[in-house]
Amino acid sequence: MRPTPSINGTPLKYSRTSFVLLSASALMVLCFGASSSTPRPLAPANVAGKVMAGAAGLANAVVYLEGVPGTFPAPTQRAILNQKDKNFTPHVLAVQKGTTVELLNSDDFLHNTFSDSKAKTFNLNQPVKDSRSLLKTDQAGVVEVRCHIHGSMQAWLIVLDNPFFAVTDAKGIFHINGVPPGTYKMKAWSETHGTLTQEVKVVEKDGATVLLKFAGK
Ligand SMILES: [Cu+2]
Repeated sequence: MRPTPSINGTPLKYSRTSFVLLSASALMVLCFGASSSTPRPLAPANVAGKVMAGAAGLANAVVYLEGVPGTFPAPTQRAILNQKDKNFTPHVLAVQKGTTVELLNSDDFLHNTFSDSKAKTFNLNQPVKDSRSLLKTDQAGVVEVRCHIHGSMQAWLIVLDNPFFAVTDAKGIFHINGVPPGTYKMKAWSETHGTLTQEVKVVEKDGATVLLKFAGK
């Protein structure tokens, strides 16, 4: 025999009307409950950190996040890779894929700038001062840039899939701002130390503080 529903021994009686009312209010709770629990978009936060090689800060490392959801249009502003006094400036240039890089000759003699890298191959003659050539970055990857005339000239162009990257300063410090909260793979690339991968959890408001440490010096 099934027990009769009761509260403190008093049997519960259901009328058809109360059942309908109960059902209607349950439905309202469901509907309104569902709409108020729809997650609001989390506010972007900032990631700060340091790249170290052994005990020292590592300059010119490119730090970037992988797998950030969303679509990120390429910036319309050009990035500049300058040649001055037989040096490329900056030595390490990181850009989002789709960015146009302007190769500029600020010396009053010939540079013949080239790359045989998988992510970008080019060969540009820049005969006189203020020669400018435009390079469209269409593939993510590491592009080593050299000069046929001056063997010591070398630069690194790092092309990345999203705008969440930074190049470390002289002390190894970096800042990546406006990151959607989430857990991502963070990578650090260095011409001397290779690539390091670390998981980073970016939380709303507090962002994240990261230490990326290569072995050695
Ligand atoms: Cu040159």
